[in-house]
Order: sequence, then structure tokens, then C-alpha cells
Amino acid sequence: MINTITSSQQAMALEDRHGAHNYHPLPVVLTRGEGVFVWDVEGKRYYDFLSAYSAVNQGHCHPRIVSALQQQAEILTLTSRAFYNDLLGTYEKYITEYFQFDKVLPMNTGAEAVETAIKLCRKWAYEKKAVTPEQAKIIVCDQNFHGRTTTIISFSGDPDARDNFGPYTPGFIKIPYNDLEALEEALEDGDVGGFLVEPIQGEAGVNVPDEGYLSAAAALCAKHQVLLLADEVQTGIARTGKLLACDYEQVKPDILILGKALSGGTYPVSAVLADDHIMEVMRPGQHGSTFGGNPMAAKVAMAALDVVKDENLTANAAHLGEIFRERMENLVSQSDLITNVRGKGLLNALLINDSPESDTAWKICLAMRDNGLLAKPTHGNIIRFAPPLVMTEEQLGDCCSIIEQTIFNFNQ
Ligand code: IF1
Repeated sequence: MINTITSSQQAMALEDRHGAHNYHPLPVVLTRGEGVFVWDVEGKRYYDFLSAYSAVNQGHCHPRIVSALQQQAEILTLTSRAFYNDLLGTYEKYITEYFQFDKVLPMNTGAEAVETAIKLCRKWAYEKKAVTPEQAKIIVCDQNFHGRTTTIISFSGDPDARDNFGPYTPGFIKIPYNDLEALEEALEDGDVGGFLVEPIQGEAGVNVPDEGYLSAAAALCAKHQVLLLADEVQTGIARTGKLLACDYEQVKPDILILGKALSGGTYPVSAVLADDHIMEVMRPGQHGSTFGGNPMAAKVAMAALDVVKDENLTANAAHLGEIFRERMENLVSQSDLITNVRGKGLLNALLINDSPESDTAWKICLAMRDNGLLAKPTHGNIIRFAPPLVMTEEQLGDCCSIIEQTIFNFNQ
């Protein structure tokens, strides 16, 4: 079947007619990507300021990652875990040394990795902490986003994500984010096995907790013999200006959850990392998937992580993030439309002077699209900015100018 799409309208009409309507995309139809740029069907070029929700940290179609994918595709793609393959062990050694954990459990999507972490935590709680059978609890935060499986949406606060998908999985205690007192209180329950947290909340609008929150939370968890489960699916792998957002506070989570940029956006690759005293509770037959740990994923993930180190993406994200926030803080002082900029590294958000129910952020994103830059609102009054980390300082300056001009010329 060859692709006969010649216009954006045609592509959008096809999706509308034949696809489930579980998304409301910004109206732009992309056909090609390279580094920080994407092109639409009509040939217009855009700066990508979403990076597929931080999956494309290494830039679109990174040659080293694509080459790894192509090479391995011609050799061996999938064996399942019924047999060994000759790349998985090499990859497991590589990624555990890279992030300094004893063991890794490979999966595919972010939600699967979160599910894996939840199962691992529960099993650890029964077998190592001796919590009451069938009563293990995991503490989670308000406004969390961890994926879309039935269990994960059971503790989502977003009505769209949750309503009418019940009955829900029990065993979760929800507390406010960035609230150590609430955490300490919840930890009093002896059946708590874990605290699942995003070091910065992405979907909540790049919600950065107070300095010291994560390290204090880690200390409280340790004191109560509770595992800290860090969901770094979005914040991890250089995005926030450190390899992991946890590194800002020298926190080593008990269970680290990674996804998205682990493949540079070329293949679904996720991972759960933990030390032996935790991971050893998983024994043959107790967890897995057909695709997890496949040789394509192993090869691609090593290339993607190599690129992060070899191209100093962590330092670049930190440096460009400073410049971006400085320019945007300037904009905040000059425009009544913008009230604040927040974030770390190249995970940032602009807050619009309007209610969350408004469509102002959406309209600004349409205007930015027309000016050659793609970003997506989260809620009606927050715009997330997360470009690929391979951006140059000159390109970032160009992008800031586009954002500034769009804001200055914006009429409701
Ligand atoms: C969608 C948001 C981002 C995640 C964290 C696990 C997952 C995600 C911290 C699950 C996924 C995505 C999925 C995407 C929208 C998106 C998102 F706006 F909803 F919050 F990135 F900001 N943990 N995040 O952010 O990973 O199973 O999707 O691989 O369309 O649902 P996944």
C-alpha cells in the first residue's frame, strides 16, 4: 500500500473518518523530521517544541540511532524471551552501568514500565516488608500522569483519563504533590510499600516542586522502609539538564522508571531499574512481555544513550534552559498575556494569563504554528516547551524570537 497523501486536509480527513477520536491534535500534518526540525506535507518547516513528549531528546532521525535500527533490522528483530538473544545481556550490562543499578527489567512503553514498577513494589512489600496480604498500598500524587492502563488511570485525577473506565484498581493513596507533611502522614500506614512520584510533573504543566522536596521525600521513605519509585519517563535522559531529574538532589530512587528517549523516539523502549535486594523478588514466569528486551530495542537504546553522552546533551539542555527562561522572564515582564515561566533544563512551560478552561493557549499554539514553531497546550492556559536537546544556541535564539513575536502580535 503506497502513501497517496498530497495535502494536510486529506490526511486529517482520513484520520477523522477511519481513526478513533481519542486525540485532538494541533492541525499540522508532519511527513519528515531531522534534528530540531519537522516538515509538513506542504513542505513548511517547523521547530519542534514538543519532541514527541520528550521521546525525541536526541533529535529527529538521529543518524546513529537510525543506523543501529537499520543494521539490527536486517540481522534479528525478535526472539521473545523464550530464548536468549546475543544483545540483551550486553544492553543490560550497558544500561545498568549507565544509571548505576544492579539490574534492569526491559519493557516497551512507559505505562508498561510503570505497571512493572507497581508490581515489583507490591511483590517486594509482601515478600520483604511483610505487609498484610492483599493490602499493599502505594502513595501517589495529585495531578500525576503515569500512563493510561486500567491500573494507572485508577489513581489519575484527570476526569477525561479516568471517568467510566472503572471498576478501578485499589491500593493507592493520593496526596498533594510537593507536600512533605502529607507524605509523612500517609507513610504512617504500615501497609505502604512505595511512593510513586514524578520529579517534575509534566502533564500538570511542568510543576516543579520546592528545592529539597525529593531528597526529603527519599529520606522519609527510607525511614519508613518504603520504596521510592521515580517516574523519569518524561524527565529522564538529559531533558531537565541532568541525566536524571533526581540527580538535582543526589537522590537514588529504589526503582527508576525510564521510557521515551531511551530509544530517541525510534522504537518503544522502556526500562525499570533496581538493585538486587528489590529486583530479586521477580522470578521466572512472574512478569514479562513478548517484545520486552528484544534485540532491536537493545541495539537502539545503546545507540540512543551513547548519543546523550557523546553529544553532551545534558550540559546543552542545562545551558539552553537558562537562556530560554531568561528570555521568557523578560517576555513575562513585557506582556500582560504571559504570567510566568517555569521549568528545568529544556522542560519548561509558559503560563498564560487566562483560566484553565479557556482556549487561549490553544490559539497561541496555532499562531506559533503559523510562525514556524510547534508546541502543545497542557490545560487551557499552560504551554509546554520541550525542544530536542540537540538544539544550538543560535537556533534557540531564533525560537525565542518566534515565541516573542507571536505573543506581541497575539489578539484573542
Ligand atoms: C499520551 C502528558 C506527556 C509520562 C510519564 C509515564 C508515561 C508518560 C511521566 C506513559 C507519558 C505522555 C503520553 C502521551 C501524553 C504524554 C504526556 F501530557 F499526558 F502528560 F508526555 F507530558 N510516565 N506521557 O509522561 O508513557 O505509555 O505513553 O509510553 O498521548 O498519552 P507511554
